Amino acid sequence: MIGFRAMCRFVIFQAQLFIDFAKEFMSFSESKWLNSTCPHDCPSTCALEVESDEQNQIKRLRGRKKHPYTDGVICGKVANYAKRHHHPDRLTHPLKRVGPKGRGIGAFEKISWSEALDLTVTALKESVETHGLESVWPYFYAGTMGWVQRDGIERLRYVMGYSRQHSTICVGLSDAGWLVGAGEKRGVDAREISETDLLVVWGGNPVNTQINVIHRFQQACRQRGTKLVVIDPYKTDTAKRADLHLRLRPGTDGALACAVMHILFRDGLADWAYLKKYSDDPQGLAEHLQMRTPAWAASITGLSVSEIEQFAELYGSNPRSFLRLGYGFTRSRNGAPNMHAVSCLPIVTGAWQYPGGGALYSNSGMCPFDVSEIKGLDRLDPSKRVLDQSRIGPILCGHPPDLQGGPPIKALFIQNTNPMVVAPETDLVRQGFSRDDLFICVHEQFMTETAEMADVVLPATTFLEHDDCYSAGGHTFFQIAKAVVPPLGECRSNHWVIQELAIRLEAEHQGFLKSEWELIMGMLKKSGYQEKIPLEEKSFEIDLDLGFEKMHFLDGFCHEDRKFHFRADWTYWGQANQEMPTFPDHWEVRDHLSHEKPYRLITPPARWFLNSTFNEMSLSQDRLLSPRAWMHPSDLKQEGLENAGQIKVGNERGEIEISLEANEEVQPGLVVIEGLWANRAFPAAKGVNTLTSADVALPNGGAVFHDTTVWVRAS
Ligand SMILES: Nc1nc2c(c(=O)[nH]1)N[C@H]1C(S)=C(S)[C@@H](COP(=O)(O)OP(=O)(O)OC[C@H]3O[C@@H](n4cnc5c(=O)[nH]c(N)nc54)[C@H](O)[C@@H]3O)O[C@H]1N2
Ligand SMILES: Nc1nc2c(c(=O)[nH]1)N[C@H]1C(S)=C(S)[C@@H](COP(=O)(O)OP(=O)(O)OC[C@H]3O[C@@H](n4cnc5c(=O)[nH]c(N)nc54)[C@H](O)[C@@H]3O)O[C@H]1N2
Ligand code: SF4
Ligand SMILES: [Mo]
Repeated sequence: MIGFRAMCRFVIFQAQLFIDFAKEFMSFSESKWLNSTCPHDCPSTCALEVESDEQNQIKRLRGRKKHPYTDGVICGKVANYAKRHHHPDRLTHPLKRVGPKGRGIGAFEKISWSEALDLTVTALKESVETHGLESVWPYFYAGTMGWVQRDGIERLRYVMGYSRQHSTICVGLSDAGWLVGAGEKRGVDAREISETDLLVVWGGNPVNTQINVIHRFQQACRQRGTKLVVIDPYKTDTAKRADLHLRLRPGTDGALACAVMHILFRDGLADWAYLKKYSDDPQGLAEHLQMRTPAWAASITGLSVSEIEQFAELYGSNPRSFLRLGYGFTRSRNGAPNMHAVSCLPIVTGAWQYPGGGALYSNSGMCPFDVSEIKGLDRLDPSKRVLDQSRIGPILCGHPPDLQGGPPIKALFIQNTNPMVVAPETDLVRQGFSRDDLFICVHEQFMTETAEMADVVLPATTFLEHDDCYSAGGHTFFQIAKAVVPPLGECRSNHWVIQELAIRLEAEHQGFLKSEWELIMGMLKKSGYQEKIPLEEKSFEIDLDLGFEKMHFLDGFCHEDRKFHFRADWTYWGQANQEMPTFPDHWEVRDHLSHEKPYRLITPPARWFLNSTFNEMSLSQDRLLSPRAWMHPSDLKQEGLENAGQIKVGNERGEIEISLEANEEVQPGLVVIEGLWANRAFPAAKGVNTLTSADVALPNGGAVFHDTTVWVRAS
């Protein structure tokens, strides 16, 4: 009997296998794989292969195996992109709000595209008639990093003469800190991580934010025993893999860098021949650092003297050392000088001379292309008001210094960003978005918390449905990607919407008359890249690597004197920056700790979100369950919170409620909240950016997301 049952089970199992195989086989025979590029705001800009079937259903996505950088490796978020693309909550029709703001899709009714565009144009015109051109603010960021779909909104802005945007939310501080030393935003080709002896991940968490760095490191580790150092205030998943993790206090990286350089000079580990040839004032730097001792840095960073000595010894004795600089350590009021200080390290050891040596912050400054037609730069009027993106809260609330004597904002047109979640000072952002006299049009893929506040919501295509081109921060490839499938429902690309608005606003520019493909090909031809364009209209790429000599700045750094500048001239961004430290230093301008606010809060990215994108995926919800705050057990004891499941975290800007978890790996005195969760994911519907500040950091603006002091209390 048992034998018979087992046999039946075996037969059924075999039949099932056969059916599965047949299904797979049929789906293979009907489906096709096409090349594409990940559009997200992530340094990896992965080369993708996308499978779709005859019904234009997206089936699978994978990293392109043959791509020299991607090497078949992509993150879990995008490997699952078919789910997001076909998500039941995807917006597929234009909508008009008929109910209260902030109440979800139920407060909207479907309208036609022509009605939606007419409503928007009427509101923009009315705003201009009553309050002038600068009362309209086209607002955007990097939902897609494609140059046409992201930057076309600039063309409309410039042609119309609307208020301009100073894009500060991400790279304001890190860019300034890198540029003041090296002069150009580029660094070592990340493929060289395979050739390094020591990888230093400084203020970044690539396990969460740039998986390819980890892939390269693993290869290097196998091949040559490469060591990993991670510098981060808590034990991230990247730090867990490190040979040495320096758990410093946030905003103290300048002090650590100074002490390391002090040791390098002290112990004869500085390469004087290199320093004399490639830097502006090495003698001055060495003298300045004499007082920046390991003991001095230990008192500022919270690290021990021996940890600092150990790192300096490791760094100094491995000239093939690769510094991978993240953004995290720059999201502080002293973030730019901290970036500058850290970028001085490979100059002192001369690491730049060696394969696998040097530093990479970002390669996105390698742009040999003429983007004037895409951005409409020929129509940029420098006299128009420039508004700080990160200060959208104060701006919408009519804060006079932000309005610079100009009119209030009466109409917002938003593409590619979700400021109700991602911008600092959420209470002010919400107050601004709630204004009855403010018209808001949001072009989105999902009903985000920003879209919920809009009067008109337009459905947007995903990168699989439109053409575009992409540069990368983390590698050297410029990728041009064709759409893989036609748009779902009535979704339309950003470019199409800009064109339709231009027609109705009578905005004239040749850029509005061309397709995405024509704009990209026009740009490549005008920039001397005609011969790189394939005959067939299909996805392709161009490697912009400049060769070893240039990528390592062996022909000099990018200032007039061809030297790296230890003496930072911050006045490039205005005379007001004279107070900033010239030589690398610890600049104590961070948010003040006090008796009332004894903790520092940092709010870095989670693995399962890309900023606030993927909030809508049940995948991310399942993995993380809910937002949570991590604190060291000693702090919980001190606050009497050992048994608290939930706490309140607050400061002068507001208060949030959140689940609490003790975490030994968090530096004492610190609260860590990972991930840009929607406000509604928190018990009191207030998210982390309720607490972060929209203060303008020197020298050129930049959001200070990891520089916030708070109190914590039982909930
Ligand atoms: N999965 C995922 N990937 C992403 C994103 C995402 O949200 N999710 N966001 C994308 C975007 S837009 C960007 S800009 C990048 C950002 O990616 P990263 O460069 O990784 O930068 P951050 O996310 O700001 O912070 C990274 C690390 O910096 C640490 N940190 C914070 N303050 C300090 C400090 O003062 N000193 C030091 N040494 N470390 C500090 C944090 O603890 C965190 O572990 O990632 C991109 N990739
Ligand atoms: N507390 C805290 N706040 C932060 C950060 C942090 O570390 N901590 N990180 C900051 C950083 S580094 C950044 S870059 C910002 C990012 O902030 P955002 O640029 O706002 O990034 P996302 O939250 O991903 O929102 C992008 C939106 O664009 C939409 N989108 C994607 N593709 C398209 C398209 O083709 N067309 C249109 N119309 N829409 C599209 C997506 O659906 C998504 O809702 O957040 C910042 N906010
Ligand atoms: S989000 Fe980043 S790691 Fe993930 S596929 Fe896109 S570029 Fe690659
Ligand atoms: Mo960013």
